[in-house]
Parts: sequence; structure tokens; C-alpha cells
Amino acid sequence: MPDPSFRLYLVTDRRQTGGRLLAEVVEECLAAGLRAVQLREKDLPDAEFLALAHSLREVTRRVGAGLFINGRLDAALAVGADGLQRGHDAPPIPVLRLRAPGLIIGASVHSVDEARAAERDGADFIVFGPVYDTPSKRAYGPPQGVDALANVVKAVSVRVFAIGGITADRVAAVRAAGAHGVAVISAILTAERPSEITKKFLEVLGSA
Ligand code: TZP
Repeated sequence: MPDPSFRLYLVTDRRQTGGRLLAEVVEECLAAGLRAVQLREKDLPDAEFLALAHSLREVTRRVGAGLFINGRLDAALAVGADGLQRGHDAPPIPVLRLRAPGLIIGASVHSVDEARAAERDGADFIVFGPVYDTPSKRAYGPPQGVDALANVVKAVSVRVFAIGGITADRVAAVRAAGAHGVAVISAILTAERPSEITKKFLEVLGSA
């Protein structure tokens, strides 16, 4: 099972692929070196979500990359995902652990307090944001900035991934704030050539 040492975490949004099939775009990014994908798609009904999860499991398994499922524990177990990304509305981490002892658990947090609580509860890594303004707009709250990211990094010892408006040009700033890596939607999925942007990210993250 891949551990959370990857530095680039692609988060899906099938509406941002410009009409291309999500699994195809993800496959292209995996071929470029991507090692971890989170299937998010919160609005997708269970049956379609499961079908997509199966196809992402297939393409990630082929290259030994990690597949994480946002929120839906049943789907994560059904497709043999590597991990679960937990949002606020999910059961507490200790409950998830009991139900799925083998899964890596990432926690999505928006403050130092939430980060501390997630670490105390046993999260394997943390995703903090939105750090910058994001093209997917304000649904995630106001941008919190790199200083807030640095405060979260200082408050916990688990790995922290920065999310929200992350581009390859911003990687240096979030790494300087102590982020282990970055979680990205639009900068990769909306790119004309997602594989090239993936390579660029991996290069600036030092994991090419
Ligand atoms: N959580 C905080 S910001 C965000 C999520 C899911 C969206 C990130 O998308 P993008 O396009 O990489 O800014």
C-alpha cells in the first residue's frame, strides 16, 4: 500500500476536464508520474461514483499509484482503495479506523484547531486550505493564505498538503511554509496537456 509520502495529490472534478473522460485524463497524469489520486465527485450518485471508482482503481493499480476516496467509506472498501479522504461530515477518524483498519486516512481541515484534532484522532495526513483563491470559487471559504498554512504545519507533526488555487508557480511558497505537498484540481484538470502540468508539478516538488 502506498504511504502518504507522495507530494502531488490530484483531486478529481469531472466537470473540469473540458469534456474529456475523467479516467482518461487521470491515466495520462499517472503516465506522467502522478502517484496519488483522490476521487471526489460529491454530487455523483452512488452507482456512478462506484463505476468511476472502479475505473480509477484499475488505472492506478496498473502503475502502483494510490487511490483515495473522498467521504464514501463503502465505495473505498468496495473497490479496494488505498485510502479515504475525510471531510467534516464523515464519522470520526477512530470510527473509520475500526471499520476500515487498512485504509490510509487523510483529513481535510480548515484551521489549526481542526488540524490538531485530526492528528489527535490519528489522521495519517492533513489537507489544509483553501490557501489561495480558487477557480472553483468561494464554496470553500475565503483563502487562508500561506501564513495560516505555516501555522497549521507548526501545530502538527503529520504531513500537510496545501490545497486551493495551487499552481506550479506557487509550490515554492507553500513548501517554504512547510507543506509536504500539494493537492490540486483545476491547474491540472483544465490544462490543455494535463500530463505536462503534472510533470511540471513533480519537477518543482522535487519528485520527478
Ligand atoms: N478544498 C479546499 S479548496 C478546494 C478544495 C476541494 C478546491 C481546490 O481546487 P483548485 O482548482 O486546485 O483550486
